[in-house]
Amino acid sequence: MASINVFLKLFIVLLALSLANAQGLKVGFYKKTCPQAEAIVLNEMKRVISLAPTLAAPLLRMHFHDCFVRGCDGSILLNSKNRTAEKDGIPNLSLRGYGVIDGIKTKLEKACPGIVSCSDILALVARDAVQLMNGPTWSVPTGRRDGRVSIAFETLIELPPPFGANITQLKNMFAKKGLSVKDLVVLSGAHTIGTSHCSSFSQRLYNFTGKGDADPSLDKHYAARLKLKCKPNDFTTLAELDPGSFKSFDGGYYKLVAKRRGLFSSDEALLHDGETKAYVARQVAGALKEFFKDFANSMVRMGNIEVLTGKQGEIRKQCGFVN
Ligand code: HEM
Ligand SMILES: *[C@@H]1O[C@H](CO)[C@@H](O)[C@H](O)[C@H]1NC(C)=O
Ligand SMILES: *[C@@H]1O[C@H](CO)[C@@H](O)[C@H](O)[C@H]1NC(C)=O
Ligand SMILES: *[C@@H]1O[C@H](CO)[C@@H](O)[C@H](O)[C@H]1NC(C)=O
Ligand SMILES: CC(=O)N[C@H]1CO[C@H](CO)[C@@H](O)[C@@H]1O
Repeated sequence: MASINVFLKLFIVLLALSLANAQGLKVGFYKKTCPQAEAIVLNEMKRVISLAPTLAAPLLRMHFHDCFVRGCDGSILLNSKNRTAEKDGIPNLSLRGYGVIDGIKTKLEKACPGIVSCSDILALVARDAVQLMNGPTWSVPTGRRDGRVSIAFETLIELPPPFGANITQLKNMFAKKGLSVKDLVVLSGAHTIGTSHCSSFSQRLYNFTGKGDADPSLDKHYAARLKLKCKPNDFTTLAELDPGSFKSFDGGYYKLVAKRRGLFSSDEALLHDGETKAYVARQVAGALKEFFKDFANSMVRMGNIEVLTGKQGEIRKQCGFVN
């Protein structure tokens, strides 16, 4: 009797463990079902980034935008159909690289039809984009499934704005996604690569409080330089986030922020909290190893936001359309 009881308990424990596993993501999820999946993504990313290195940044940003709206479920990739989708929401005005995702999906569908989700592709692409810009790399837990809903106005509610949110509000927006203050300062470090449209920060140059004034917290010399590049109401010109090294994933972002040269108010806000300010200071002192390790950890945490797993959602056949 006693031994049956032990077996029963063991069985229940094992069952519980396997259920817990089915509900979470795991590294190497496609090992049996599509062993070449991660290599296919990396090879395609190597090809694309060697031809167009400036695509690395928007592809990293795409995973962030996906995860903050309805969780990392690939909803950012859906085309507007019955209603305006996230893709056509205002914060995505500036996203690029959808074609890269479609190209990778086509290759994966050829190799293993119906197996690899679009949301996992975004997570793997973000990792590879960072690595190919000489940043850190990490193991990406996979097993996400794709959502069926995408709504433009949700981007305005869920995504932190570059202007008009103070550090408390930014912290709250991250907390709502299960992310910490540390995740906020670490993930903001992604602004070491890429560019921004002038329109995303020009209020700081020309109309900070609505009276035609400049943001006093922006370094004066830097503001003068930005004004040469960005005239009022310019919606097309791009400015580098980390000038001179916008194609290299390094700790340059924190040096800029410390010098009051962060491009967005959300970057500047990191100087208004003890923990985030201390982190910026450590990076200025050269703690690059710490940043790389932290960035990898925070990306995994971001990649866990409200994921669909198991039997939830679907594996989309085409990333722009629900099946
Ligand atoms: C703290 C909240 C954040 C705000 C307010 C913010 C805001 C912005 C804005 C306004 C742009 C410029 C878009 C444009 O005008 O073209 C931008 C660019 C970028 N963001 Fe963020 N961001 C935040 C966090 C993040 C996170 C968490 C990541 C990734 C982990 C990220 C990665 C990027 C990258 C790589 C670019 C450059 C994109 C390109 O070159 O096209 N950002 N961000
Ligand atoms: C379109 O509408 C249908 C029916 O209301 C819904 O099931 C589907 O999720 C919607 N698609 C998108 C992309 O929102
Ligand atoms: C941040 O903004 C909110 C809403 O405008 C305000 O209530 C709060 O006092 C501000 N916090 C800080 C630290 O400025
Ligand atoms: C500055 O902002 C105010 C208030 O938002 C607006 O009425 C005004 O038109 C803006 N001026 C310029 C030059 O954009
Ligand atoms: C509103 C808007 O310009 N949306 C754009 C979002 O991104 C896609 C893909 O680049 C564009 O086709 C949309 O026009």
